[in-house]
Amino acid sequence: MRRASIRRTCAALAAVTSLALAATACGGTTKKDVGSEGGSAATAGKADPGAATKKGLTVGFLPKQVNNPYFTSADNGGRKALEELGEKYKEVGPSSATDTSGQVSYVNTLTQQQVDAMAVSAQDHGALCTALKQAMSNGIKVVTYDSDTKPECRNAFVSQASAEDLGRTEVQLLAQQIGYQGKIAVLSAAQTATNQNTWIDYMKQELKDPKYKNVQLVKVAYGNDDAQQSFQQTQGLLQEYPDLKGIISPTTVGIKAAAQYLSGSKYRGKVKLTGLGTPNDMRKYVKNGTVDAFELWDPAKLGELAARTAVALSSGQIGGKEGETFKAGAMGSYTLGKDGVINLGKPTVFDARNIDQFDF
Ligand code: RAM
Repeated sequence: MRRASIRRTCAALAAVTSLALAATACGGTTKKDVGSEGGSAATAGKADPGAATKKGLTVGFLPKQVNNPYFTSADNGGRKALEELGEKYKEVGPSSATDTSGQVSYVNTLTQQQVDAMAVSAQDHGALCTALKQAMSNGIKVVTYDSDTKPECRNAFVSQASAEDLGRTEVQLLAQQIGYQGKIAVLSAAQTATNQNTWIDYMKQELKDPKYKNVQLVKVAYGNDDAQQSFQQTQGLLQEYPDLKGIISPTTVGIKAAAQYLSGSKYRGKVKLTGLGTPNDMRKYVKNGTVDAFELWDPAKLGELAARTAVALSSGQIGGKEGETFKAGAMGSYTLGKDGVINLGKPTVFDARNIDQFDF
């Protein structure tokens, strides 16, 4: 049996049998495809940077949440790149950012559909692992983008920027705005979100610097990337801490809802708000004095890089190991860092001076 057909048979078997049975029956391919030593699940064979780019590959995008404009932009970036390369794009995913079991089912669906690669933004650090490992054992390349899982549960992670930079710069932005003095809070997305939790850890580390000795982080609230819940959580923060000086919301859904609340309240311009938002969502709040500055990367570029990474993996140009380099079309060359992490670049800080130059 040819390797491709072994993979398809195993995918079908995995879809209809228990994972253990499928894993036993497909043991040979499992060992060949998935590295077992620490780090990312890099393929055992050597990558060939000069290998031809395969055509006609199907890449499935599985965002945290399909009706979130941030992911619409990101996944459209992936779609465009795949079309340009002669590949096929599909997107599946839950409508709630807290539907982790829904995300697991979608991973299984993509495996059953025998896609060549999937790009996944994980709602939860560990919950997708078994399903993603099953996908990889069927020869499917797994890229996480935006929000990672454990390194051994995917081949590579396309990160929007250095997580450390993002966490630290958000604190720096807010501290400058409040004159390094007063109570602050974080309005996050889902409590399980890997990306937000990593950034919040770096925020806490940044706050240990003596220059923040008069800044006190009083609460981390969770709006679950739901507009209404995020709005109510902001209202709740101000009720609980009427002397709050600032909020960091490292989520596009959260910062927009927090801005909407502050903008219509007596706190507009008094309680500072920063974090991660899209220029189109935040433009009016920058113009009406609710928000001074916030940051983000270009989500379409993140999606494009995820797609190009998936194709490079499927074509054997990279395997997921540190130090490997590949060409990402007009985006240039990218090198895999520790644990198979690829950084898109530096985020942009948006304020009244530059916000009109951006349309996403
Ligand atoms: C929301 C999501 C996403 C995050 C952005 C900043 O859209 O939580 O994962 O990267 O915000």
